Amino acid sequence: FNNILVISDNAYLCRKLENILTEKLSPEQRVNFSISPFSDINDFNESIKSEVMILDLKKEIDINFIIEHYDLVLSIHCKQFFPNILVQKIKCINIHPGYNPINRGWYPQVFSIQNNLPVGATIHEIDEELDHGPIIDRDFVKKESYDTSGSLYDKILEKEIDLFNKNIDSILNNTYKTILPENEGNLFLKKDFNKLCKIDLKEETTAGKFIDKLRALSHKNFKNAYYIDPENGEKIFISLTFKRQND
Ligand code: 0FX
Repeated sequence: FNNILVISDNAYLCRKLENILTEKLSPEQRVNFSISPFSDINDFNESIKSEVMILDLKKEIDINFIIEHYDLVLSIHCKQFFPNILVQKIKCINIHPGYNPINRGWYPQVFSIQNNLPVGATIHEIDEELDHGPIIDRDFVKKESYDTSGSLYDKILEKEIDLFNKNIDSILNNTYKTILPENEGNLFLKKDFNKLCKIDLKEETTAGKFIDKLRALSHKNFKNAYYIDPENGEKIFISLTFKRQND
């Protein structure tokens, strides 16, 4: 592949992967970076050295622009759905913060904690369905009983960078091999996350399950899990922190 387009909505990962990618390019290869219209371009301008374009995958003109100018698209946490025409015409490869097909879809580490599923990272070809195409490489990360969404997410990002490092040569040279996902696995969506966030004060459960739910929803400063204050109907947000014996 000679004309490579990165499309992303995650400035941190883009910065990390830009360094790896630009070092690996041969003189004939060039890479351009783009983000979605809803992403903050200032974040990207501060994070990466390359110039950043805004591309809207809902617009035919932008899709045609990609098809005309590139032969490989790398999706690095791009929040736009890749239209069928794009994935049929050009090789599109995604890096996903979950282990396919176990954790397809939104916020994999959240559903991995909530549903007691293994988690990891995957590099795969994009097909017509979400986080579904042939797998180039994948690996698990270790999940501890005291991991929160935030701590587990950080481990997954590191695993994504490792996998990218390990596979980028074969991707750029188009010499990689793929395996097909074993089955359809699990697919969680944003609406499943929103539903999970509401805590029903009358629900009965075990202490273990309740801790799992709260840690699945504890992620840095995000306001995720909440209950409705019975007195005044206000949303009250909850998150957990863990300390180990020797911390
Ligand atoms: O870029 P990203 O890390 O990843 C998301 C999806 O999880 C992933 O499956 C998809 N391939 C990619 C394109 O988009 O998303 P983020 O930076 O918005 O969120 C990072 C983490 O932060 C998320 O895993 C959970 C946490 N978070 C985020 C938001 C916005 C929360 O806990 N609450 C929130 O409201």
